[in-house]
Amino acid sequence: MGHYKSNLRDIEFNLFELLDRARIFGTQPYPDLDLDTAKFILREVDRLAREDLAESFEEADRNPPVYDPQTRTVKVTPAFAATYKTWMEAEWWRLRVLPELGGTAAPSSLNWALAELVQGANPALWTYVGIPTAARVIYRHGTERDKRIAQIAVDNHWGATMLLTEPDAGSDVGAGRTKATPNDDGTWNIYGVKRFITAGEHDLADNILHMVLARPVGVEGAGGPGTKGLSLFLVPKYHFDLETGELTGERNGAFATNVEKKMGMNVSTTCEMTLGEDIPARGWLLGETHDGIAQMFDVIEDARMMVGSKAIATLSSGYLNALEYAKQRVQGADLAQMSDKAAPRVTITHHPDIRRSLLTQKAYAEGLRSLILYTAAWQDEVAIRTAAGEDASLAEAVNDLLLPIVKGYGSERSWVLLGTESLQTFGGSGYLREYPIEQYVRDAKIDTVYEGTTAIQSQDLFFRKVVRDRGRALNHVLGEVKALAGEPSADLGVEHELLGRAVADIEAIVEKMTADFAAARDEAERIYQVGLNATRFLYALGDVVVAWLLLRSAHIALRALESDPHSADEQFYRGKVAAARFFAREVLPAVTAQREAALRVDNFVMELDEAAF
Ligand code: ST9
Repeated sequence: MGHYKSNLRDIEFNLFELLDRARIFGTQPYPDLDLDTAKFILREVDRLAREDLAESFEEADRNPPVYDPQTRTVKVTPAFAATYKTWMEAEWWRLRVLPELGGTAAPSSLNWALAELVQGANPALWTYVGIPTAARVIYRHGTERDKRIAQIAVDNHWGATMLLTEPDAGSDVGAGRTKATPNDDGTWNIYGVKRFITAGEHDLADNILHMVLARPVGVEGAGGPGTKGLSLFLVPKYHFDLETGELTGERNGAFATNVEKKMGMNVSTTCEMTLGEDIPARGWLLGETHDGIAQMFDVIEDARMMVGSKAIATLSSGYLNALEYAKQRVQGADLAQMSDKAAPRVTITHHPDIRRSLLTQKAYAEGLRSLILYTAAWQDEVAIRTAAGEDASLAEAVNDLLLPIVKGYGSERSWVLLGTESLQTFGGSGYLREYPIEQYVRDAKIDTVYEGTTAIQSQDLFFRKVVRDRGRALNHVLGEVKALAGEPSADLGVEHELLGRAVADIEAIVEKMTADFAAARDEAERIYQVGLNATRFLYALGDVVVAWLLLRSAHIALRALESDPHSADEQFYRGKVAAARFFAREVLPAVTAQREAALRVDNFVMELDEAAF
C-alpha cells in the first residue's frame, strides 16, 4: 500500500452535496463535460493518484535531482520521471488547458478537486506541470505571436516557470533589479539573477518556458521603480521556430547556476537562474504591453490556490494515516481504569486526547477542503457569468477575498497540525522514516513561505481584499455566515450561537483595524497596529469561514441521516456532524480570545528598543 490516503467520498460530498456542482456540468461554459464523465474522472484520478503517482513519493525525496555545474543541467531521479510521464500521458491536465489551446473546459471546482488528489499523492508533481496555467495567462494577455507560443508549449508538453524572486527581492518583488533591453527584431535581452525558482531546470521536458519579470531600460513610459515598472517576458530555455515549434538546438542564455538543498519537496528543483551572463537571454514582451506585475498576478493567483490545495491534501492524508495507526496501536489502559494496573490494554483510539487530536485533524482537513472547493465554486461562478455576459464582479471579489485565506490560513493550519497532531499520534514512530508523516511535515512547511508568506497573505487580505474592496466581498460572506448562525436549530443550536458570537468577534476586529487604518492618515504610526493584527485577522476569519462550511455540511448530513438513517453512508454523515460540532465548540471560542487581544493592541511592541528583544 502506498503512503497516500485520499478521501474521495468527502471530495464528492463537497462538490455534489455541499456546493451543488452537478448542475453546472454539460452547460455553458462546460458543454462538453457531463456529470457522469466528471464523476468517472474523479474516480480515475483518485485511483491513478493512489496506485501510480504516489509510488515515487519516498524515493524521489531520498534521491534529489542532481545538478551538474559544468553543463548547468539537472537530472531528475528516474522513479519521479516515470511518475511525471504517467501523469502527462494520462492527459487529465488538459482539463486545465483552454479549449482554444486544445483543452477541455472544466469547472475550477473539478480541477481543484483533482489537484488535491495529485498533490496528495506526490506534492512536487504539480510544480512541473505549470504549462496549463502559463499558457492560459499567455493566451489571455498575449499577441497572436504569444498565443502561438502558448500553443507550441502546450502541444510539446513544455515546462513553465515564474521568475519573480531575486536575492534581494523576495516579498518585495518591486526591489527586483533584473533588466531588459529591446533588440531591433522585436525581442528583448534579459540580464539578472533570479532566486528560488521552482522547476527552473530539469530534464523532464524538452523545453522550459520561463515567465520573467524584468525592468525595461531606456524605454519611455516603462521601467520605473517598484512593481509597476516591471514587465513580463517569455524566455525559453531553448530557441525554437515560431512557425513549426521545432527546437533549433540553440541554447538561450537562461541557465540554472545553482540548485538549492532543502528541508523538503526535495524532488522539486529550486534554482538560482542567471540570465544573459555569457550568452544573451532573449525573450518576448508578453502582449507587447508593460504590465508585468498584473500579468504575473494572474499566474500567482493560480499558484496561491495550488499551494493551499497542496497543504490540505497533505493534511488530509496525514490525518488518515494517523487514524489508521491509532486504530491499530495498542498502548495503555482505558483512562477510566487508570488505577487498575492489570486492566486490559486498549488501542489508542480509546484515549480522550487521541480522540481530541483525531477530531481536530478531521475537522480541519475536511473544513479546509470545503474552503478550497467553495473558493473554486466562486471561480466557476466567474466563468459562468462571464460566458453569459453577466456581471461577475461580486464573484471575482469573493474569490479574491478567499485566496489569501486558502493560501495563508490553509497552509499554516495544515503544517502546524501535521506536526502537532498527525505526527504526534504516531508517538516516536512518527519521527521515523518508516512512516510518511515526517516527510509530510518537511514537504508541507514550504507552503507557508512560497507564493507569498503568511504575513504577505494577511496584508493582502486586509489592505486589498477588505479595505480596497470597501468590505463588499467580506460583507457578502459574513452575511451568509450570519444567516446560518441566526437560524434556530434543534440539533446544532449551541453551535449556531457560537458561530454568531464569532462573527461578531470578526466584525469587532475589522472595526478596530479599520479605525487604525483611518487614524494612520493623521498619525502614521497607527498603521503598525493594523500590521500587528493582520495575521490574527487572517486566522480568525479562516476559522469562522471553515466553521460555517462545516456547519452547512453538518445540516446536509443530518438531513441525509433523517431520510435514510441506516444507509451505507451513515457513519460518514455522523462524522460530518461530529466534525462541525467539535470545531464550533473547540475552535470558535478562541476567536473571542483573539478579539480581546486584537482590541488591546497598541504600539508598545513597535516602540520597544531592539536591544530589549
Ligand atoms: C514562488 C514560486 O514562490 C512558488 C512555486 C510554486 C509552484 C509554482 C508552479 C510552477 C511554476 C509554473 C509557472 C507557471 C505556471 C504557474 C502554475 C502554478 C500552478 N491579486 O499592492 P501593490 C498586483 S514565486 C492580484 O502596490 P507592491 C496588482 O497589479 C514568488 N493582483 O504591491 C497591483 O496593482 P494595482 C512568489 C495583485 O507594494 C500591483 O500588483 N512571490 C495582488 O508593489 C501592485 O500592488 C510572491 O508571491 C493580488 N493579491 O508589491 C510575492 N497584489 O494595485 C509576494 C498585488 O494597481 N509579495 N497585485 O491593482 C507580494 O505579494 C507583495 O505584496 C507585492 C507588493 C509584491 C505585491
